[in-house]
Amino acid sequence: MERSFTCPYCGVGCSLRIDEGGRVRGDSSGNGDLCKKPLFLPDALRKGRVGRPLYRDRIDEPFREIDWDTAYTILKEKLTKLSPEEVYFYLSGQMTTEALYTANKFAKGVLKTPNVDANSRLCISSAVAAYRIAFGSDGPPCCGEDIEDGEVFLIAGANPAVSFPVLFRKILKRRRQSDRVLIVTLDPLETETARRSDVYIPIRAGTDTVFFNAVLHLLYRKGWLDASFISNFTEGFEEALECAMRFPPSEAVRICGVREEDVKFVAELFAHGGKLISLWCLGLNQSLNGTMKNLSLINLHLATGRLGERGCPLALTGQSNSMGGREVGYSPEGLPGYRNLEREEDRRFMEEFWGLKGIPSKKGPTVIEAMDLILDGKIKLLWVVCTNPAVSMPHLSKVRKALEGVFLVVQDSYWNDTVKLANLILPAAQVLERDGTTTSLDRTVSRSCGMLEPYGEAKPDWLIFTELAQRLGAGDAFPYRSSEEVFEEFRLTTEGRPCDLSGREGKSFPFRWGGRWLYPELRFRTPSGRARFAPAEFHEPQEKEPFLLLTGRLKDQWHTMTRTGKSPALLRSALPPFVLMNPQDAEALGIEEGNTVRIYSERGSIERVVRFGRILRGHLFTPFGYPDEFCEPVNFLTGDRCDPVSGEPYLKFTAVAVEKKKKEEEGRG
Ligand SMILES: Nc1nc2c(c(=O)[nH]1)N[C@H]1C(S)=C(S)[C@@H](COP(=O)(O)OP(=O)(O)OC[C@H]3O[C@@H](n4cnc5c(=O)[nH]c(N)nc54)[C@H](O)[C@@H]3O)O[C@H]1N2
Ligand SMILES: Nc1nc2c(c(=O)[nH]1)N[C@H]1C(S)=C(S)[C@@H](COP(=O)(O)OP(=O)(O)OC[C@H]3O[C@@H](n4cnc5c(=O)[nH]c(N)nc54)[C@H](O)[C@@H]3O)O[C@H]1N2
Ligand code: SF4
Ligand SMILES: [Mo]
Repeated sequence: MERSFTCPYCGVGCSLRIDEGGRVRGDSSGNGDLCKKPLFLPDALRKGRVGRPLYRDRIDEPFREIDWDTAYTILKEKLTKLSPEEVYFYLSGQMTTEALYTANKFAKGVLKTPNVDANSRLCISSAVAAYRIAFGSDGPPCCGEDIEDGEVFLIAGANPAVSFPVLFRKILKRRRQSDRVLIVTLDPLETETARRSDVYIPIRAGTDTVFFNAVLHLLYRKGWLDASFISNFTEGFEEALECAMRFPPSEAVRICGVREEDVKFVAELFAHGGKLISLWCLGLNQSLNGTMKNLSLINLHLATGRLGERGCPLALTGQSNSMGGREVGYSPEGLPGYRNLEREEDRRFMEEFWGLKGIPSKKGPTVIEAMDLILDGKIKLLWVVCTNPAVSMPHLSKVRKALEGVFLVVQDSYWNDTVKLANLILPAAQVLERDGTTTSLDRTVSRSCGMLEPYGEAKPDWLIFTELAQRLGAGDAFPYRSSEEVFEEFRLTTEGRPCDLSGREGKSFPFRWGGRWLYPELRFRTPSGRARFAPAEFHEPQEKEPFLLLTGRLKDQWHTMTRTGKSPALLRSALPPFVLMNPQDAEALGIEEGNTVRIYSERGSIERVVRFGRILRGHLFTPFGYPDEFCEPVNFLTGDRCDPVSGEPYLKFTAVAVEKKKKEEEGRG
């Protein structure tokens, strides 16, 4: 019998199946569509896998094979000796909800440490912070249906043609249906999305807050605000406007490098256009100014009443289950059901519900802060699950030093660059080998079936945490025999919460929590029930000249390439590792297409082959996911300063210098 599973890659969450010939297909129970990446999943299922638990006391020793019992004994010995502050869990938005729920319960309930974070810190945390400020809660206010009747799609700092292909196809399909539909893209790089848009506005990296403030400024000056929406459903408008008044369109011209007409055009869309959906992702989130970029855009929706029938701000969630992770509370302050451990009633509820006393009452450090605490000797054991920080975290020379210095437990399916630095490796079963639930970027919860035996001795992540908790004497709180039992328990924690999954039967997948719109009555989850405007302050990005190196994605590759990198067909467009450059900038430096260049930041240098591209002058672009196998990862250049509100690092752009590699060096290299 064919069984369906949810694509393990992006947050669109396409429903897939494997046909008799072993090929991956779109599943007609969903919309039947899919992109290229999952087609090659079968190729990668058994290549480069970690098949057994492996251990070494010190990382200059070879690994030795151990059995699971020994692995659990080692962990038990370590964990009972360490204090809660000395242990840290780094989780991932690609784990199943069941895996995340057990990991978080194990950390906060059994070990009583708040030291939990996830790769979503690098990804969506600025959008989460902005949703919380503006609407009083996390959660995208609208959903996929709003794309089906949207009329204006404002895409800022996202490249969905590459990153969310099936969602972008839905937008293109919508455009074919109606000539009122308009796609507008703001990006320093003329991406595939930009090329397929009706209007492309090139904007200098880091400056979106100024652009959106200028739009608000103009809306006010022209009298194009929705005064009744503002007075009935929002608060804080005056302060936001006061801030926007410092950014007339001429400031956007000066700072963002756009034209005044561009500001006016976007203002007109908000004032007079059809249903307006704004979509954004990392171009806004991964910035020292990321939360403000988000809020300055949400301000425009509030100022023109564009919620519900008339539009929606929709932050795109990148990973397959970063939404599920947020529901489960996989952050330093999170508890299940969008609860916060610093809130007494939330903490008490979970202690009672779990039957585990002593949940910490103070949030832990973020994963970025944790790296410093490791280097200071304050965190002694780091447990990494389903993410590859040795490639994907910023400031890699520092991160790798931390990974080498800590007792490192890595729970992964593949031999990636983080696994190579581990003391203890726990082989994880992956998609198709385990059951599990995920939540897509529009709050749709679906369930994947395991249909293959796990590779080697790999186990599902939820089972690893369950078995260890049982050995640590917490068996009563971890009685699970299946992932369904875990999900059933999690569901109950969400009753009456914003992300309420409790009313549904576990069998009725897929289903969406929160209904079509989270706030249909325009009552928000803020104390006053009103949506909040925020003064979106702009602090100039501190790194600038001579080039800004942007980082981002490739259509055929997924992050650090542990699966998509196993397919020659998917690798072709990625190799050799390249940097995109504006031909005029190249000419000024005597660089030709195909030359190898060395790119320097204050933290290190990397080598790439130059490709010419349509990118704003002064900007470069390179994909971020190349592992050591192909070249030095770009994150040796990026810095780890963070947005002050969200704690998200500014991975999107770094000040660099570029130098053509000399001939004799090329010969040697
Ligand atoms: N094929 C593929 N798809 C993926 C992924 C993948 O690895 N591969 N990863 C998934 C994940 S986890 C995520 S989070 C999403 C990310 O999805 P996206 O955010 O769409 O992807 P990126 O390419 O990282 O960045 C998007 C764009 O931001 C632009 N940008 C950079 N700085 C700025 C700025 O200051 N302002 C503006 N306006 N634009 C800027 C870049 O030029 C780039 O084109 O993709 C998901 N989908
Ligand atoms: N410069 C720069 N850096 C970035 C970004 C950027 O745009 N620019 N983007 C950031 C963003 S948005 C993200 S989301 C991160 C992504 O970065 P990572 O999280 O490091 O990316 P992946 O390569 O997806 O890592 C997932 C790992 O999980 C393993 N895995 C797969 N399935 C399972 C499973 O079921 N269980 C377990 N235990 N393991 C499994 C895979 O083998 C892989 O090693 O990178 C961030 N880093
Ligand atoms: S669009 Fe996203 S979820 Fe759908 S098949 Fe492609 S990677 Fe998978
Ligand atoms: Mo992400």
